[in-house]
Amino acid sequence: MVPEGVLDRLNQHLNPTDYTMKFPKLILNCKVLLFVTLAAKAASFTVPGTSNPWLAGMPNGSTAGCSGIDAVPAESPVPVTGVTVHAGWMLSFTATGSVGYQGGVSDPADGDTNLFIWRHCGSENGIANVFAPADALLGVFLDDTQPDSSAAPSPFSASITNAIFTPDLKQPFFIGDGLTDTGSGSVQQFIVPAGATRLFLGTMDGEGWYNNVGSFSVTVKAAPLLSIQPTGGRQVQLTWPTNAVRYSLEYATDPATSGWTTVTNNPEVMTGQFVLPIDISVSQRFFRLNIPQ
Ligand SMILES: [Ca+2]
Repeated sequence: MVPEGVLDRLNQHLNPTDYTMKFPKLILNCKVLLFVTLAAKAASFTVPGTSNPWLAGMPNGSTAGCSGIDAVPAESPVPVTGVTVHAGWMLSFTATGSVGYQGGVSDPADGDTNLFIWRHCGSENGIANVFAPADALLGVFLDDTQPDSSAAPSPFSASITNAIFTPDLKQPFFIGDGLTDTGSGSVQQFIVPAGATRLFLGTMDGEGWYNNVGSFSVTVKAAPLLSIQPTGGRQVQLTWPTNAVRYSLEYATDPATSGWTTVTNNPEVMTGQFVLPIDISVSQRFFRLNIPQ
C-alpha cells in the first residue's frame, strides 16, 4: 500500500495545471512505486431531467415508448462536446443540482439510492436497459451508427460505488455525482469502450421523461488512460493510447523533490496503444501522462 502521507505529498506536487486528475494504479513492491497521473480537458453541460438516454443518436421524430411518449428532440439526452471521446480514454464527472421524476420528488445526481429501478419497457432503439437509482445521472456511449441499426446488448451491471466503470457501446451506465459515495468519496473513472465516438448524458426514470423537472450541472473531464501491467520477472509494461497526441510520458524518482522528466525511450505501437517495457529493479519511479506547457 501507499502510505497516506506519500499520496498527500504527491498530490501537492502533481498539479501542473488545474485540470489534472490522478490516481494510484499499481504498487509492485516495497522498492518500486508506480503512480499514474493524467492531465485532462473539461467541458460543462446542463442535463435536464427530461433527458432520455434511449433517444441517444436517434433522428428527429424518433420516439422512446412506455406509457408516456418521449421524442427527439424534446426529450433527447445531451451530447458531450468539447472533450475527446476516444476509445481507451478515461472520463470523470462532477454533477450538482437535482432532478425529479414526478411532482414533489427531487434527488441529487446519485438519484434515490433507496429506489433502484429498471426502465419499464426494457431496451429500445438498440440501447440496453439499466438498473439504476431513480433520477440518477446516466451516460451512454455510441459509435457513429444509429443505435437501432443493431440489436441492444445486455444491460451493463456495476455497483454505484465502483472506482472504475467499463460499460460497452449502447449500455446506459450510472454516473451519479462522480464520487464513490454520495457527495463524498474518491473520483470514479469511466473507461471509453472500443468503437465509441459519442457520449450522451441523461437521467434515470421508469417511463415518461417528458414530465420530469430540474436539471444537473455536469462537468466532464477526459484524459488518456495510462495502464500498468506486470509482464513477468522484473518487468512491467506501460500502455497508453496513440491518439493521446499532445501527451508525453514523464517520470520522477520523487515528485516532491526531483521534478518530472520526459521519458525518451521509444515505445512500440500495438493496436492503437503505445507499449513501453519498464525494468522495475532499478529504482522507485513514478509515471504520468502530461501535456507539456
Ligand atoms: Ca456517487
